[in-house]
Amino acid sequence: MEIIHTNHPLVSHKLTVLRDKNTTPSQFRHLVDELVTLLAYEATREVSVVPVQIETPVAPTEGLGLAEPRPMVVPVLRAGLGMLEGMLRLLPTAEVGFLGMVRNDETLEIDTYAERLPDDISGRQVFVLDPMLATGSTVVEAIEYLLKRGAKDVTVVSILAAKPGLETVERGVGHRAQVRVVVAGIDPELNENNYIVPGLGDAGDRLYG
Ligand code: HSX
Ligand code: HSX
Repeated sequence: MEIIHTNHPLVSHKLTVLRDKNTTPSQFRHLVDELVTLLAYEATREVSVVPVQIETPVAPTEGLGLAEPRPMVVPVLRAGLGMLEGMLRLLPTAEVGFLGMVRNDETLEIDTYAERLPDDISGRQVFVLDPMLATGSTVVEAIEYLLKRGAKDVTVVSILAAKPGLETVERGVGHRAQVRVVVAGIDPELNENNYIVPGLGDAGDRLYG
């Protein structure tokens, strides 16, 4: 498993504004959209391509096309929905599937209350979108589920992760080479309610609350 922590100054700046409690829901949605597009550049570094022949107005040449089967983008409801448009801006031909997951705050068990994926995802490169990686349980569950269904590899695109959550992901699925996590920021800890500290609050509420 590979963890990519983007340290681009523009990403850090946008994350700082996102964290600010005075940022309005409309500004928050806009910033999430911009951030995911910047993260998508990093997240798609290993996307499968094939050589293609094309003709420019001047001469024939060889270039690269996206390989089949098409990549798949999977937002985790509900907060992951706020990242969908930004990701599709870079991967407009991707197929979209949905996972609805909620963490039971006492047991930390994940309940998958919705699942809308194509029947056959074998051999697909999957990009999971969830802005927050707190305890890491949601992401571990999503990765294991998608790999069990036959995904070729899984890249999680997250805006903010907690260090202990990343360690949980590492323990859970770290042995798998086909897993990647791309984040804009890593915070040191979780509080007693499993909120990332200093964090940015509840991403779902700040997007849609
Ligand atoms: C809450 O956020 C619960 O722990 C759930 O796991 C999660 C629900 O996410 P969303 O539907 O707001 O994205 O803290
Ligand atoms: C948040 O809770 C996110 O959007 C995720 O869906 C979830 C992350 O929690 P965890 O499973 O990493 O603790 O609202």
